[in-house]
Amino acid sequence: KKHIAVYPGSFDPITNGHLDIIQRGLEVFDQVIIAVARNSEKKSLFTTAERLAMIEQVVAENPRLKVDTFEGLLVDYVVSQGARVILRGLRAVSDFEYEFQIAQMNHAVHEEVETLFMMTSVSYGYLSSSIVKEVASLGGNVDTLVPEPVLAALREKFSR
Ligand code: COD
Repeated sequence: KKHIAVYPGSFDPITNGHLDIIQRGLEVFDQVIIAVARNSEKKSLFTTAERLAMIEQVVAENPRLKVDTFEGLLVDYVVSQGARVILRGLRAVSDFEYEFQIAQMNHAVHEEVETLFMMTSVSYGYLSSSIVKEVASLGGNVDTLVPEPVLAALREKFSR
């Protein structure tokens, strides 16, 4: 049986922390689906199309990796993909409460869907898309935090 994990997020934009979870996810699951939320509650800097394009540029061609978008309830999307697992990353304790809440909610809606967490790698413990956007908007250097195509996109967004 094929074990498929959906790795959902806003990816606004994708960071090296996300890429680390994707790489590690591929070590554990037969297939990983990176699922970009179309209607996240968060106001995004990049459009869905831009976020998707950046991910497609940075993830290596791999038959076990799929990049997609989803709308509506995450669990419905997960089930539609024949997956049973939602893969999430955990950083500081501050992530826990939010993650706990959505994992419980998702499990309540679709009992067969489990959320599995991977602890962040030490080097990415404080890395988030929000931090990247803030630093980049203020002219700071985010070279070590995001891949090259994202750097270029950030430069473009904030050059005006
Ligand atoms: N190290 C490890 N993990 C990391 C790092 C890092 N440095 N940075 C981010 N991550 C992890 C995050 O913890 C998360 O697991 C994942 O990467 C994606 O992060 P984000 O910030 O891009 O995505 P979120 O958290 O904004 O995504 C939220 C969803 C879009 C998944 C959620 O809102 C959702 O499911 N929406 C659809 C509607 C729905 O079903 N709602 C009910 C459940 S709330």
